[in-house]
Amino acid sequence: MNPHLETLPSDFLYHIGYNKEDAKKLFGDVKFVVMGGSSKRMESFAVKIAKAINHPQTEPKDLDMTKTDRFCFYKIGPVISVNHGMGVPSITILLHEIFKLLHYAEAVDPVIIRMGTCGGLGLPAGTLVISDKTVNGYVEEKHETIILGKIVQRPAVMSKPLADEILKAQTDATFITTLGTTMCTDDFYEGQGRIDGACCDYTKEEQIAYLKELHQKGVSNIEMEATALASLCNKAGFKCAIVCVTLLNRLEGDQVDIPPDVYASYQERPQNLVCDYIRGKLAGN
Ligand code: R2B
Ligand code: URA
Repeated sequence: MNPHLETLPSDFLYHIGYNKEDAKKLFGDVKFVVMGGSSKRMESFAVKIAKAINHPQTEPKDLDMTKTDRFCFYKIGPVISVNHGMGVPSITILLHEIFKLLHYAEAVDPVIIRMGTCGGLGLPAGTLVISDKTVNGYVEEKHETIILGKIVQRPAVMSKPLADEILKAQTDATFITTLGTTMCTDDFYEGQGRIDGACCDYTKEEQIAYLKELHQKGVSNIEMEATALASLCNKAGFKCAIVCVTLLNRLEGDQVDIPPDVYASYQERPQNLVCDYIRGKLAGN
């Protein structure tokens, strides 16, 4: 999509540490790029998917292709597992470099999947939400950013067929898995209407009224990357999906204070579903 790239004699993807020449040699077979906020989670996903697809190596050190201290990077056959950090700026940097890597590698129709955590609206903690829609802080299906000093709005549309396909891969009925509208914010505290940040200029009543309004408008969950991912994928022509587990019901509170073992089990849920989906696709289903 960027005509300037053709004029570059070489291209170093600074935050992931690969260059144009590495791309074709190492990444031409990539079919799935799976990303999530934390590097630890993406290491455990690398091991999980390696076992699921019977990859000859299942030890993290044998799958690890990390080149920088910004983003971890694992390759497991046709799957890349990479962390994106927290928030729109971090995932945006990663997406530019991953898209160029896939482009230079001439990877064929790779799919981008984000696995994450979120706050739910009217859903019990532990629910999986597969985004069939993403909205910004104005509850519009758009991503807004500033380019050359001007506000630019881009569509942030998810692939409904892909979301449906991932939903169909779910076999664990011990918790709710649902399609939903995901709201993306630029902050965890005031940006998500919390009253437990370091500062807050609204009342508890105003907070509750706002969260109820979002719920009424059809928002299922709130996180911090969705519209950036959707809009850049729309722009660059990649299909993407987002699978997030709710850590709490925001209509009931702000604090994420679940016990570590419960937190660990919730984190497994998106990973297991994405693993099952990818295994099925690679098996030709
Ligand atoms: C979900 O969780 C993180 C904030 O705690 C953020 O990356 C997100 O989208
Ligand atoms: N991540 C978020 O962005 N918000 C929450 O409430 C929980 C996790």
